[in-house]
Amino acid sequence: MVNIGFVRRILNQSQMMLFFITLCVTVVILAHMYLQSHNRPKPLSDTVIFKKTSVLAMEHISSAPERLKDLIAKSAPKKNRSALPLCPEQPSHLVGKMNIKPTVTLEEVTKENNLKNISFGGRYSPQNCNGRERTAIIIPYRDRKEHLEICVRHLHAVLQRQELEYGIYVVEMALPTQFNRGLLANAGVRTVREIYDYTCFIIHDVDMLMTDDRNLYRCGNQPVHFLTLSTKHGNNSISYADYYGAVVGFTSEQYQKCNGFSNLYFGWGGEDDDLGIRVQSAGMKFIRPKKEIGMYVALLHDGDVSNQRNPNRYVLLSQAKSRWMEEGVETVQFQRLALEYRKLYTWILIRVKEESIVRRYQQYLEDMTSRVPTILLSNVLPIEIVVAFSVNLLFTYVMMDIEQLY
Ligand code: UDH
Ligand code: NGS
Repeated sequence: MVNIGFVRRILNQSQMMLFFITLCVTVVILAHMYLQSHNRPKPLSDTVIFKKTSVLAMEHISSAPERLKDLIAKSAPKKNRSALPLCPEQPSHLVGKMNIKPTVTLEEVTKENNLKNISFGGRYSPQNCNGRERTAIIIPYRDRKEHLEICVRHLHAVLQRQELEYGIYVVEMALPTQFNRGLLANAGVRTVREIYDYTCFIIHDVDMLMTDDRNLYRCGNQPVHFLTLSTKHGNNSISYADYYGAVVGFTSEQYQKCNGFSNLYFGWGGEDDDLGIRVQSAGMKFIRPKKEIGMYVALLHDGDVSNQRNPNRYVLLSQAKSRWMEEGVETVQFQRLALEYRKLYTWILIRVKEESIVRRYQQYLEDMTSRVPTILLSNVLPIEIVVAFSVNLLFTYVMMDIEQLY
C-alpha cells in the first residue's frame, strides 16, 4: 500500500493534488501507448484471413489462415496454353465507339453484354491465343454496389474484345477510416502480386466507363493515363494538364520504380496529383491515348460521408518530392480481413489504422499546422479522455476526504 502519511509529510495539499492528477494522466497515456503498439498491423503474409461466406469456388477457400501462394497453387487453371499463338497486336473484334450514358443502368449493361468463360475471381484468358500481358484491374472501392456491378460487367465485355489476359480485383477499406484511394491501390498491388505473376496493373475508378474499346488497357514503356476526356470534365479537355485521376496503368517495374501511390491521403483529393509527382521524380512520364478514344462516361453519384475533402492534401503535396521514396507500395501497412473469389471479381477487404500510418511519418506531419489538433485528437480516444477525467475527479474527491480526517 502507498504510505499516504509519508507523502503528506513532504507535500502540501495542493502539491498532492497535482501529484495525483499528473500520475493519473501518465498512467492513461502509458496505457494508450501500450495498446497502440499491440494493435500495430502485422507483416502482410501473417495477416491473411479467409472469411467463409457463400461465394463461388468456395471449396478453394479455407477458413483457416493460409498462405495465399499455397491457396493459388491449388486453384490455378491447369489448362496447357503453351501451344497457343500470341494474341494479335491489333484485336479484331473491337467495336470502336460505344453509346453509353452517365445514366446507364445495370439492366442495360447486363442485357448488352453476354459474359462467358470467366473463371472464378473474375479472371479471363482469351480462348484462342495467349494475352500479350497479364493484367490486373484494381478497383479501390467502398459502398458503390450498383456502380461496381455496372463497371465490372462493362470491363469484362471490353477487355475480352481487347483479347487481354486479366483479373479484376476490388479492394475495399473497412469502416470507419476515411477512404484512402492510394493506399487501396497499393494494398491491391501487394495482394495481386501474391496471387499471380501480373505484368500490368491498372488502377480503375468504379464510376468510370470507357466509351471506345480502341482504348486498349495495355501497359506501355511509360505509365499510361487512359483518360483524355470525361463527361465529368466537359467536352473539350480534362481539368488540367497534370490531371492523372480515374484510370492509370503501370507495368510491375514502373509501379515499383515510383513506389506506387502515397499511403497518406485519407479523404478526397490530391493522391492522384502526388502520383504524378512520383512518376516524374522517378524519371518517367505519363502518356495518354488519342483524345478521341480516351473519352469516359462518369456514373452519377452523391458525395461520400467517408471520403470528405482532405484538408491536408496541399501540405502533403508540397512534400511529395521529398517523401516519395520513403513511403508507398513497399511500405504500405494494412490488415487483410477477407479475400473472396466472387463470380465476376475477387473481393479483398482490408483494414487500416490511420493514426498508426500517419504517425510513422510524423516528421512530415509536423509541418501540418492545420492538422495538429486533429492528430492530437485522433491519437487519444474519447474513452481515454473520459477515463482520465473520471480518475482525476475520483482522486480529487478521495484526497479531499483524507484531508478532512487530519
Ligand atoms: N470510391 C469509392 N467509395 C467512396 C469513395 C471513393 O468506391 O466512398 C472510389 C471509387 O472507385 C471512385 C474513386 O474512389 O470512383 C474516386 O472517388 P470519387 O468518385 O468520389 O472521386 P471524384 O473525383 O469525386 O469522382 C467527385 C466528388 C468530390 C466530392 C469531394 C467531397 N466529398
Ligand atoms: C483536383 C484534385 C484531384 C482531383 C481533381 C479532379 O483539384 O485529386 O481535382 O477532380 N487535387 C487536389 O485537390 C489537390 S474532379 O474534377 O474529377 O472531381 O482528382
